[in-house]
Amino acid sequence: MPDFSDTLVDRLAEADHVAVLTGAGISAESGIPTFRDPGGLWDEFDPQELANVEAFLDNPELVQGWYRHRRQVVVEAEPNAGHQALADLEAHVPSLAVVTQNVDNLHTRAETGTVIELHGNITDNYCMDCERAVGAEAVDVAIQEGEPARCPDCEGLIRPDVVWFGEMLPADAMARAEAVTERADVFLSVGTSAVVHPAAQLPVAAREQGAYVAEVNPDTTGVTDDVHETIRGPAGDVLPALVDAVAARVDV
Ligand code: BJW
Repeated sequence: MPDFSDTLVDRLAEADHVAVLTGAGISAESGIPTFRDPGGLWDEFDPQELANVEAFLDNPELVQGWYRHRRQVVVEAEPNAGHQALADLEAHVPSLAVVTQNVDNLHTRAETGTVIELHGNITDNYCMDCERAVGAEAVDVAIQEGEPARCPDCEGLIRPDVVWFGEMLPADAMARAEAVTERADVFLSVGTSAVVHPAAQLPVAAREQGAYVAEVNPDTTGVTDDVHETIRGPAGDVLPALVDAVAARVDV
């Protein structure tokens, strides 16, 4: 049985607003590698070589190919018990928002109502020059032909609709994330190493603004010292047990 406190269950059962920040760890049990864990995406590649615009311009085929591979993994993955538990939690609290750093669409596919994507969505692509949206098939065809994928209108390079280091997060998503953080009575940080900013600042801001803050992670993170409690374990075990406990408390 995961080791969470009665205080957390009580606070969730009494909360008007719950906000949850998620990272790659929540999708690990769906078979999508995290970034920084052993065996993760960046064991093989230096993030500075792939997840920034200079790397893309230096070698667009390499970066487009890497994202195409990851898109295929994501499309074949299914939401797991952790994603499902957060979607289920919506039935037991008046308002719930999931703020995700993940680009894998799995919260939406688990039918969570409010999902705020901070780092974009890997299934979308757009032209760097004219910014028109371009379907993934165009990228697939070009890469199979050994060419960088280019815009059918203006020949600009096609890039994934994700946020790379040094780029601003989508302003509307960041504003919504800050608003739900400020409102939150309870804030959960799930499956993130909490080292990438500005997302990593949200659990800290939530606590400063009065929320009860808990993290769910098998390991220590950048915000472990800032939260009220840490529940050590995989999200797919911890979240269903936590949501069951909240449901039992709410239904009493
Ligand atoms: C489990 C589990 C299981 C395993 N259950 N858990 C302030 C201070 C210092 C630096 C900065 C700052 N503000 C801005 C910066 C610069 C930079 C930054 O943060 N750098 C730091 C790394 C030093 N940030 C930016 O550049 C951001 N832009 C920005 O701020 O613009 C304004 C600005 C620009 C320049 C200067 C200053 C300001 C943009 C950040 C974009 C991040 N993009 C990426 C790639 C997205 C595209 C892609 O998918 O390829 O986003 S990087 C990568 O890290 C990805 C993730 O969303 C993000 C976070 O990773 P996450 O999700 O936490 O994964 P992991 O792998 O790190 O952790 C997994 C966790 O799961 C672990 O803890 C495991 O234990 C756990 N786990 N199994 C639960 N079953």
